[in-house]
Amino acid sequence: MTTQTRSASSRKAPATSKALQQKILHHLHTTQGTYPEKASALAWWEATAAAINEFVMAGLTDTQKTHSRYDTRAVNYLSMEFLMGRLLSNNLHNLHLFETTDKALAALGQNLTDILEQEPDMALGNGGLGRLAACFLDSLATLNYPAVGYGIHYEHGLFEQHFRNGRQIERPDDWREYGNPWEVCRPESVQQIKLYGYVETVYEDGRARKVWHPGRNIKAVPWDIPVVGYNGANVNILRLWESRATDFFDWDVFNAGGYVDAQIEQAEAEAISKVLYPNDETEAGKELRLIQQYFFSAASLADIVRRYQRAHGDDWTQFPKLVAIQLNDTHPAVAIPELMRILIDDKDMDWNHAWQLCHQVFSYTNHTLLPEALEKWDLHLFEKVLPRHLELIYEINHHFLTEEVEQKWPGDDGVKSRLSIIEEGARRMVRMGHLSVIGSHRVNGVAEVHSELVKSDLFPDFHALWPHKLTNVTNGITPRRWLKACNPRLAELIDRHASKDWPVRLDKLQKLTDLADDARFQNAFMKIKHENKEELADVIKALTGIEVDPGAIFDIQIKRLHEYKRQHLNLLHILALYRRLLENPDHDMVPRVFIFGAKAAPGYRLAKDIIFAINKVADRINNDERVGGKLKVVMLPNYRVSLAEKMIPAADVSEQISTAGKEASGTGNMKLALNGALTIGTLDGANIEIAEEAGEDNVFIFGLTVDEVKALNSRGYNPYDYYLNDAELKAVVDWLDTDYFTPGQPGALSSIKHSLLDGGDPFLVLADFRSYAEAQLKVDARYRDRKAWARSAIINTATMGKFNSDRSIQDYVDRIWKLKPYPRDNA
Ligand code: BZD
Repeated sequence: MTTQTRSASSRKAPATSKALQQKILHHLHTTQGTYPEKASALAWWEATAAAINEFVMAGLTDTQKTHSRYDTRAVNYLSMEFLMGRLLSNNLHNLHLFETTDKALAALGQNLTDILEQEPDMALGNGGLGRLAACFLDSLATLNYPAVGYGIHYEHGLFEQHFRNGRQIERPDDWREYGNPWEVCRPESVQQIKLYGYVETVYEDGRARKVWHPGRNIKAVPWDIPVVGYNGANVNILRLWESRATDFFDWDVFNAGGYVDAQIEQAEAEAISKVLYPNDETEAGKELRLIQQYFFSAASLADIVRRYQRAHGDDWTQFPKLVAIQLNDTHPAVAIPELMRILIDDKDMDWNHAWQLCHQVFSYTNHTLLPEALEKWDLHLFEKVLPRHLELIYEINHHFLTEEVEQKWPGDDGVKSRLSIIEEGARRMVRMGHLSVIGSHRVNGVAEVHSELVKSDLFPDFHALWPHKLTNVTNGITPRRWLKACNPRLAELIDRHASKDWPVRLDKLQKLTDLADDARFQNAFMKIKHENKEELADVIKALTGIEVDPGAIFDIQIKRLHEYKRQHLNLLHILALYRRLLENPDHDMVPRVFIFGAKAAPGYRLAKDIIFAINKVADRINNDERVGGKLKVVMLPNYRVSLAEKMIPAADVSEQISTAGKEASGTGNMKLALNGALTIGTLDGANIEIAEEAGEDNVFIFGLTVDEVKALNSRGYNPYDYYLNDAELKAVVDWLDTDYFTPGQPGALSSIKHSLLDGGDPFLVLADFRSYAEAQLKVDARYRDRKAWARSAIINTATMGKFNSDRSIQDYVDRIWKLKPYPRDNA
């Protein structure tokens, strides 16, 4: 680490602005075929990206050479989602070319900020899980660890969100419509993926062998996206698989007039990587989803095995020494039986040897405890799509139950049925979580409290069986994107007052705590916050037409819309404030702007109703002169990475208000606190660790704890106990049942009231309401004391060092992957 750090702070830009100017012009002429007077903003973006790509590709080549020269151990990060966002700004920062490019473009009469806006977000993910994968790639490259990200080259990423009359509507995301300058197709590494069919048992030399006769063959085409480490460190690869119809085109069918049939086959093959599933928690159990999972897992494993055999042929002794495979949730869990299939069926290895290798290479990260998100596949569906894999799963299960479980709990059928990969019942199911735990040597949760709950509530029997398998790695975020790039003013202030290498040594922000009471520093810090709020106010005006006052508290809740995240708790509190203002126009409160960003899964009715409610309440409040400018509500459309980058630097308050025990970790909480927002939150996920780092005085904790939630639920929770005993709460819940916010449409918002009362309020919104409202009063009081607020904000920024994703990656390396860094030659 220290050598990396030293080279870190001494790194210079690899080009002058003059040289870069030439390169950009060169690409404008020779790759875009245009010239400055005529070029569109998009052409300037393409030309700039092409110029920067020269450095990216040189780094990539050197890194690849280094990895092959030293035959390095690498981690292969398998994830259905990588929420990369935009790449140009990130690559410029990581290569130390941002200022240089700014200057070069200015000399050409162009504005870098405007050009960066041309880039579509690479939104190949739903939310936290996908963004975590993207931050981890940044950290792996920065720390010079050999790593490959493997995923799916979706044609359409997460849908674009629009509002029509306050309701969410979805439009396809066409991120690659005009090409993507960052990716390179690698036809030489195409794989053939097989599906369906049947399994035959063949007897040879007195031995039974299984032969899978697949019913379909699909081509997996790899697209490589270079991932540039900070400081011009290594450039790793994100390899995304695109599905295509195989070349084994049925010419007979075609020539016999089966043109349409041939086309259908092509369309079916291409459907696999056509679109990202937009559900971030519930599993639909759809055949296409299972095929997506197998498609990318199998292509990635074939690629990993090919790379290994290129260097080691049939000598498998080195395999577990060189290969680590991380399963990002259970989505790629089918990689476990797939590796068994390759080793046993294709490479002729015996069961025990194959299982030993398998078990040593795999590890699995759990991201949720929500029962509806734990993947299970209908056994018959699984058998239809992957008949050989189901047999292998049976065999894995048999070995596990008769050897490991029987030894620990002899004769205990109860524990066997609880631990079995196969869930018995009216419909037999394949439990992907169990498969992942059994097939991995390490399993981790993503924050301390979450990992404890994984042990105690989700997998208690597995924990008893293998006490060392379950561990924790608290999530993190890359400070390059989430501070340096998105908040340049604050980054520059930190450069001047802490050490310059904070982007790789985020713990060094701690130095700022010494300045937390320094009036000049406080003023400088709060001035930056104010400027960031002015910029966000412009964005809000441009996107919604709503005018907000940067002098008000900017209170931000940004995350997927989900009942457990409780955007509706926030909404009820907004209604309470509104009501107080209507009852007493002189009601004393610091003006506040509540700002939301959230997409709802297209089929999640209540989540969409909550978006509608926020929009309707916003309409009414923003146009009500009686609130005297003290209250505004904004729901920004199409929340995504690039919008988060504009919102986070401008937040005063960070809303992290999930029901305790439900949010595995959260990562937006870390980004907001790092940028100087004060958290109002429950003791859930990483909020607990944020409070530990920042100190309880600098966060506003409210609500039931995990244990209190459990106790209340087992006593029997009745939301009416709260509703009937709190007049203000009752009034705001009832308000949703009128047509006050939806004139002429009474009942348009009543699904929310219904879920909170007769629906049983599964996420304890009413139970936590009063405690939340009281915590909000403390937020208000603290804000009035400008010095106290500035102090807390500074301490938040200063103490978030732990949440650097470099630290998370180092934890994975130490506890699970056991990698060594290999800085590239020629760096
Ligand atoms: O993963 C999230 C958790 O909800 C967060 O608490 C946590 O911080 C992050 C990162 O660990 N989970 C997801 O984002 N999950 C999904 O997006 C998802 C996607 C498809 C299917 C199931 C879940």
